[in-house]
Amino acid sequence: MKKIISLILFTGLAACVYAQNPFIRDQFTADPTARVFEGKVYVYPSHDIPSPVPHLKEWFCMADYHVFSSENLTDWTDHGVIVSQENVPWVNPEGYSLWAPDCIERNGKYYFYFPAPVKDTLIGRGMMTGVAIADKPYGPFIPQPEPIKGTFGIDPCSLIDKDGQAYIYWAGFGGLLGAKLKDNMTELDGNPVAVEGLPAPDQGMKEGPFVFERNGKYYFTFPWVKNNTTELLAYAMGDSPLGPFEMKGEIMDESPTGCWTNHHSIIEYKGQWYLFYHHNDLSPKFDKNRSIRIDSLFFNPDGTIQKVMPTLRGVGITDARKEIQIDRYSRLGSTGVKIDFIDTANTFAGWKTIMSEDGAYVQYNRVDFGNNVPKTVTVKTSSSMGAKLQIRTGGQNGTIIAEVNIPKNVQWAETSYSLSNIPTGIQDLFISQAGAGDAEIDWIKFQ
Ligand code: FUB
Repeated sequence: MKKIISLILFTGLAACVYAQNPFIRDQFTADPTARVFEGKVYVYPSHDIPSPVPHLKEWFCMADYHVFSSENLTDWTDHGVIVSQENVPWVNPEGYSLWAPDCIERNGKYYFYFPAPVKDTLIGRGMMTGVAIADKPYGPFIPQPEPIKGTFGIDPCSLIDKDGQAYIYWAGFGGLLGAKLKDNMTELDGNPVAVEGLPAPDQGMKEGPFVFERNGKYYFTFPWVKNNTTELLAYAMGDSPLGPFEMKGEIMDESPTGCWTNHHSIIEYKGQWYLFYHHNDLSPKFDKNRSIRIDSLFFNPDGTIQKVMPTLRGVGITDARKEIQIDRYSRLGSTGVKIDFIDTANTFAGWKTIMSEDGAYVQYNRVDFGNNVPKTVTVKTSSSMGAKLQIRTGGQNGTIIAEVNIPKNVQWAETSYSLSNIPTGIQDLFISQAGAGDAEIDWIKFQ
């Protein structure tokens, strides 16, 4: 019966094309744990929803998990629901608290660890870690009938060391904890230990551990309310999976706009390291409906981590022939240009770039024109006065590839213009306003 329910849940498969941050834009997502499986990146996030129950209206609310995958970090596939609160025997089916998960592969099986509130009648109140097991990274996942004994708390994260020993970490009573897992990956092997070397409890709340190994060093990374404001991302390093660790610094500053949580994971993929994290891009007024992001991460020669500055451009290369959302810019002219939602009542409709001054500009990096040269650029715009835009490659003083005379038209319209110079290969685009007027731009694309 359990298997049948899981198979029924395992239905959706939707292709999304989102090149930039946030990279999932048709639903709220948070707490992204990224893993490299079968040559692709799989991301296992929490799935925030506006609460259907009154007592969680102002709090986190999650009823299920999706998994997403990508080969190029630009085109993401939503594999649909993999676990939901109604299909786990020990979980309160009305708890709406499926918090930050993780997934790890061992001997061809995929172990999805997730924290959830136990049914009152079974074990009592509180969150514990459950496991669901699959033969593929995208499921179908079969939830185990009981949570892992001894794992009261939230935010599980797993690690398999080079010698094959598996570990699990979580945020529990007494701080951030770690324990060995038995070979079956579903039971603790011994008592959990409090991880040593981290800031003391009276130095601010910590949660969301993510542990990885690089060049023989173990990195214990975690969100931390260091300055009594919102969570920043910090890390410690050590010589063994359970520590002790030594604090090294910060990976990302607090949110500039007050999103209280951050939660992250770090992977290496095709020779580049990446930080996956979240912010509340699609819900700026309510920070419990979050959205997941990616930016590149770099190490110093001594193994310490360089701080990551959050970007809207994110990672990956954008195909010139697809809609280029220039509002996810690499650089923005300081005056006469701003970004806003297309529809504040439906933020999932995305953003627009608003230009209103001679010299206003936006730069959007890493656009692939390939070798099959385009002849036109199409822009989706609206304008109350009309405006002239210039599109360049090679920066502010680079080559003009198109001049676009936006007609006065307050309705959104798509207009195509011939290219005066034909770009090839990967280019950074520079789009600027020339002269007076105004223009709102949804996207541009080349054909
Ligand atoms: O998503 C719910 C909770 O918020 C997570 O478990 C924490 O890490 C924080 O991101």
